[in-house]
Amino acid sequence: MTQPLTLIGNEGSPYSRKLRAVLRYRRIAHVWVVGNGPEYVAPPPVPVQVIPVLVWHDATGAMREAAVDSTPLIARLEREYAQRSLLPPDPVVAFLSALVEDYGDEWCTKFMFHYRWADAAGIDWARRQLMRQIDPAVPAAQLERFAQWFGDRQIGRREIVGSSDATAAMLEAGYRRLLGMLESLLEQRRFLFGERPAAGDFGLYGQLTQLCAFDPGSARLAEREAPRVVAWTARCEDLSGWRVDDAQWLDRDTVLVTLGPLLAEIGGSYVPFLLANAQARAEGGEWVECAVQGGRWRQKVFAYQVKCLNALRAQAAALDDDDRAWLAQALRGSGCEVLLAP
Ligand SMILES: N[C@@H](CCC(=O)N[C@@H](CS)C(=O)NCC(=O)O)C(=O)O
Repeated sequence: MTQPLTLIGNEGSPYSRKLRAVLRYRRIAHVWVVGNGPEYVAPPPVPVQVIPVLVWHDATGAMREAAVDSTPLIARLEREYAQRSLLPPDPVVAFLSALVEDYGDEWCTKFMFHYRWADAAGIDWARRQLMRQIDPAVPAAQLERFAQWFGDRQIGRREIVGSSDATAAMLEAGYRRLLGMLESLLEQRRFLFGERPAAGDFGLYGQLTQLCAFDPGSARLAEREAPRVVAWTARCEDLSGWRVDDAQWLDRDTVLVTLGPLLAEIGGSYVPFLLANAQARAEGGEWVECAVQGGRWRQKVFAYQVKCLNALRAQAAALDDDDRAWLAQALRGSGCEVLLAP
């Protein structure tokens, strides 16, 4: 019998929630283990100490292999399991889904980090509640030690990922625009690429689990301004019962019309950052600065996001000439078209 996978993560981790929701929707048998919780057993070594960790078992049930990084993990699951795919069959739409997934993972996570660690009410809640979520019975003294250490560490990371007094207004405006766009989209259909979820939906979903339902500042805002998005986020948690068929995917023209504002948002924020980050990295810089939606963005240079840019470019380069030409025309003026340049 095939052994269920083990997913190690926690409720406060957007990427853990993303991957768990994918496993549930795809009906891939798995066991959920809270990292460092009472039930936790260390997995085989992984290259980077992050969650979620996905573990494969041998026929005896012993842990055989562990891997991290939700986007390549989702791609691997697509290769290993056929049912209930997250990849739109049109390669152009699949590219747009990958772009939205990446924007969720790498840019919207900045909204999450900002609301969590930039204001007193958010910090006060998160630094303790994240530990209680790992073990609700944690002794009070241990809880306080964790809260102090973890909160200080995360607040110290704010500037590194771009959350500062100078960027606060940009982050908050970006979050509100995203809520507004998703709220309008949900008046028309149930998921971004049709009547079934794609990888792009789950990229946004992961961050929204925190923004809409954990961090007090961003959650109150979402309740006021985007109640459909709050409900959608809760619904995406477990889509194991969702009925799927291939007719539910939208064609590329329809996707383009309804996702136009979101693509322009991505092209005005995440894409300029990706390019500036890659350039700063190539020049050996430590910090990157660039224009984002009319404001000045500043954060540390990240090697990982150079990989993200290269992966998107490689996916665009793998399209056939007609599809790439269609996409270049479709993305013209959005700011995303530079991803098609070699
Ligand atoms: N690109 C990774 C990101 C994973 C990640 O950054 N996870 C966070 C928790 S949400 C983490 O484990 N950070 C390590 C730390 O805070 O020490 C993915 O998509 O899975």
